[in-house]
Order: sequence, then structure tokens, then C-alpha cells
Amino acid sequence: MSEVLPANQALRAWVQAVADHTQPKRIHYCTGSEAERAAIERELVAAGTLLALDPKVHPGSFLARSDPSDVARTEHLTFISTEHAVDAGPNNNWMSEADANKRVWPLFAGAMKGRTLYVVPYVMGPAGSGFSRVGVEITDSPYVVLNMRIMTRMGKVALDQLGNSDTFVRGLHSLGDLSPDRRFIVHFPQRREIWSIGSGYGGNALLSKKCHALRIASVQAREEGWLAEHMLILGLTSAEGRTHYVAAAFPSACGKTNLAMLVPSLPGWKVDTVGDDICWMQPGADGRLWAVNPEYGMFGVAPGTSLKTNPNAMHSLSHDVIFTNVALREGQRAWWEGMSKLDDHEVLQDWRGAAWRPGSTTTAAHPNSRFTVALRQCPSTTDTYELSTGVPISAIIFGGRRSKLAPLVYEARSWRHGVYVGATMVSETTAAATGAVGVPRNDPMAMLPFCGYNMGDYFGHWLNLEKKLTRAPKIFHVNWFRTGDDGRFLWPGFGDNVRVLKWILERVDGTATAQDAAIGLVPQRDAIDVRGLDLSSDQLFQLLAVDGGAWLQEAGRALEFLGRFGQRLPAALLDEHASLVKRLHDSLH
Ligand code: GTP
Ligand code: SPV
Ligand code: MN
Repeated sequence: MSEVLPANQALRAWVQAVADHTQPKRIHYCTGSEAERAAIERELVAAGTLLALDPKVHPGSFLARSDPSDVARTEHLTFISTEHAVDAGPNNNWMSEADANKRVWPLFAGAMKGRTLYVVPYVMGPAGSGFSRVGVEITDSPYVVLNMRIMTRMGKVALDQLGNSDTFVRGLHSLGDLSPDRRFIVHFPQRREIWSIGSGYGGNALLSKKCHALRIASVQAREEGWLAEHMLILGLTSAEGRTHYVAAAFPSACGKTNLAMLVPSLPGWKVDTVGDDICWMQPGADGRLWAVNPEYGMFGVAPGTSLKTNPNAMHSLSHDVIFTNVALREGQRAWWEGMSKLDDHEVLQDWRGAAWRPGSTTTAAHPNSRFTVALRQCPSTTDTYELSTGVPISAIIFGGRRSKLAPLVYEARSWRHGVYVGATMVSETTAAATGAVGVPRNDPMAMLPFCGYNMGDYFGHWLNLEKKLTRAPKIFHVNWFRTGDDGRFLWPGFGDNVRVLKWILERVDGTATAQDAAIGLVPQRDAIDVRGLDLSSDQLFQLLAVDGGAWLQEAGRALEFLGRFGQRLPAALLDEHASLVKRLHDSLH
């Protein structure tokens, strides 16, 4: 690998300062070239960090097994460092700068001894676009480098966009000793800097993703009048040929990647996948909200992905994939729960590499096992995600994983009511973060773990944006995960979710009817196109039912949650709350 030092003095000075402290064996400035990728892959295979998969079944693809104590984002070890704790808000762990200097910076001392320090410049957003921002991650993990090369526009393209500017997000990452006791992910929003040590996994280590594109970017977005959101973006064209773009926020492992690339079960409908996890949006001169996907690849949940549930994801995985913590079938083939049937007597290697047999009480793949793959490999992408103008958003959808209460879909009455709906979202926790799974928690706009500042101020920012939007998107709430008395999902989900999107777009176009329920506007039973679905009218009734009494209790919990933001909570949300409670009372009498 021939080494060309970038001309940017600010970058070189920062790299030197970091190297003086972390003492790497050598420094490598990444170019993003094929030769560089191949060399790093060879090195990782030789070290046993990557396992090459069967080249016929999985050309160009590898399995990585992370440390068993390092398999998901660790929210309790993630901090925002601001001068005053109140600016980080009750939604974040706060650490003073002095504490960060005392507790975290020393962990980097000599941390890269014997390792290579990689400098990874990247652009978030289409190169040259007004939406785009440059970041640089310094890391001692070659696995991180390979992932960053898929997840972002990485290398020369980023240095070209940066030029001599010193405004880039600085991300410093070291594996450290991988001990959870010495693991910290600290953000300094004001100086646009991130320190991450002790983890090599996903959102903890690929600093472009949650750390930069959400936590740091959300702060920058508020200062500059835009939004950085945990949302997919998709274009949907109806059978009649009308196209709308929608953005949807669901918490981690609640269906963004799946919805972003769904194969519509309604004939003639078409999906254009623009993004599957993160969305940056700006009000345009035309009063609409315009969006880009800052990423270039997907870091998707493997379990549950199959040719039946998500064929576009499966086709994306046909080559050049990094699988992390999936299981291995004989012949170096990737496998995970929900992917395909196994033979009864087959023996697999589980995600740790131990022998595993079907019917075992543990899972073969880790529940948060993932694939890293370029967005361009997804059959439902077009050139849209490369548009430097972004795409105009017609509808914003909030959603959660709720076995009870929340109906399949409802529409907010106004932008302000929509912000209240987003702010009071609740979803059951998943394996994407360490901790208990299946516990309902408030997760406003699916941003609870990702908003880099006080969410009271964040709600205010959302409310204020309306002034710049003469053609604001309509706001909706969906729930694919409601269960019946037998504990099974009532709604088939996946490709059939287009039936809900259809109603949403008809509401945007003003052609679908809705009934006024206290919580918002709910489709009449015949407004959802269920032709060809095996769904009883009782199931549909349950899916669309609004239980006023249960919602009153929910409203009480929502108020308690909003109350945590104290003085920072915008009064408009309390007004929305009062109107909701009044409507619920009226509906019960
Ligand atoms: P992150 O990458 O963590 O942000 O997750 P995500 O929001 O992109 O979720 P993803 O689409 O990967 O789905 C997570 C899990 O939910 C997978 O196991 C899916 O199979 C499952 N899932 C997704 N959509 C649906 C649906 O419509 N119905 C049901 N029942 N399950 C779904
Ligand atoms: C999420 O948890 O929302 C993810 C995976 O998309 S990670 O990159 O680990 O944040
Ligand atoms: Mn995500």
C-alpha cells in the first residue's frame, strides 16, 4: 500500500497528536482503494479475525466473530459531554470534560502499541451535496476500516471534499482491551468530537453511524435548522404511477431495513430504497422537507431475514458481505434463525464457534447478528440515494414494537400533534442494545439513545420547523407488532405493509377516508386494501381498535415521561396532551 500524506494540515496535526498519545506501530491513511481492501482482508484472514466464506455461495464475503462481551451498543457506557449536564438532558448520560480527561483519555495512552493506526476519512451524504458532512475516524481496528468502507463514501472522495478545511468531525476509536469495565463512548458535541474505547461492535465503533450521523449531527442540525433522524427513506410508486417519498422512524430492530426495501404484495406498486437507518432532512425553498441518506451501506439485523420476509435483503447479500456473529453451516455457509430450514442431524457452529444442533435451547446466531453490505447491492435501490438535492418527503411515519394498545396505523391531526405522537412513542426493547429485551420504554422519535442534546429542546426544534414548512409532511404512527390472544402477530407485516403505506399516501393525496378517534385519524375498516389477505374481519377489527380507557392510562404515563424534561419541555406539547386527554374523556362518555 503506497502511502500519500494528505495536504490538510489540521488533519495531519490531529493524527500526530493522537499517535503521540496512543503510540501505534505505524500509521495508514486510507484511500478506499480495492487494493487496500484486499490487503486488509488478507491480513485479517491470516490473523483469524475474519473467516472467508464459501466463495461459490458467498463470493467476496467473510464472517467476523466479536468478543462475546461485545455484541451490541452499550447505552449505559455512552456519554454526552457538555459544559452543563442539563444540556445533555435526562435522555443522556452526562460526563464533564474534566471527568472525560481523567477517566477516558488515559485509557488511550499506549492503547495502539503494536497496532496500526488507520485514518479513515469519510463523507456522509452524496459527495458534493449541500447536505453532506465530512468526518474522519482514527481506529486501530482493521475490521472497522472494512466496515466503514462499505457504510460510507470513504477515502480519497472524502479528502477531496474536505480540502484544506478544518471542519470535520473527529472520531477517535481504539479497541483498547475490549473490557466492558474500560469501555466508554463519549461525545463532545460542541467541538464535534467522539472518543470510543473498549468495543469493536457496530454503533459503538463505526463512528460515522450513531455517534456522528445522529448524536453529533443532531446538535449541528439544531444549530443550523435541519434534522438528523433515525429514519429509513423510501420512494413508493402506486399502480397508477404516482410517486411519494416517506421517512419512517422505528427504534432499533423494529423494522426499518425491512420496510425500506419491501417487495409490495399489491400488484403494480414499486419501492425505491433510499436509506434504511439514518436520514438528514432540510426545509427546501419550496416549503417542503428534503431528505438524504447520509450512509452508503447497511448494517442490518440478520435473524428473521429470509427470501420470504425480505427477498431484497437476501439478494443484496449475494456477494461482498461482512457477516458479524451469525452461525456457520457446514461448507462455510452463513446461517441465522429464520433464514431457512436445517436438516435434523446437522451440526452448526454457533456465533461463538461452538458446536450447535437444531432444537438447542440457545440460538445459533446472536440475536443482534448483522450483515454489512453496500446499498447499491440492494435490487430496490436506484440512483436516487446519490441525488445531491435529496428527495421531498410527503409523510413521516413513527412506529414502535407494541404487542398491545397501538393500532396498525393512525394519522396525527396536525404537525404539532404529530410531534406529540413522536415524543410519546413507546416501544419494546430489542437485542440491538445490551439489557433486557421486550420491556416497553419511551423512545421519542426512535431517538432516545441517539439525540445528542436535551430532548426537551429537541421537541422544541421539531415544533419550530413547522414555520419553514408551507408544505409540511403529514405525520402517522404505525405498529406491525400487535398480537392477538394467542400471542401471534395479528398483521402479516413485511411485503403486506405496503397496504398501510397505500392508505397513508391516499391520505396525503386526499383520496382516502378516516374516522376521528381520540388518538388521531384511524382508517375505516374498508379503507385498508386487504384483498387477497388471509385476515379475518375480527383480526382487522382488533388491529384498528382504539381502547379509550387503556389510552387514558397510556396518556398518564406519557405525561410522567414528558415531565422529566421539566422547564425544557415546550408548552405546546402540554397543550397537545391536554387536548388528547379531553378527547379521550369525551369518547368514553
Ligand atoms: P436497526 O438496524 O437495529 O436499526 O433495526 P431495523 O429497524 O432496521 O429493523 P429490521 O428491519 O432489521 O427488523 C428487525 C427485526 O424485526 C427482524 O428480525 C425482522 O425480521 C423483524 N421485522 C421487520 N419488519 C417486520 C414486520 O413487518 N413484521 C414482523 N412481524 N417482523 C418484522
Ligand atoms: C441500531 O441499533 O439502531 C443499529 C445498529 O442500527 S448499531 O449500528 O449498532 O447502532
Ligand atoms: Mn438503527
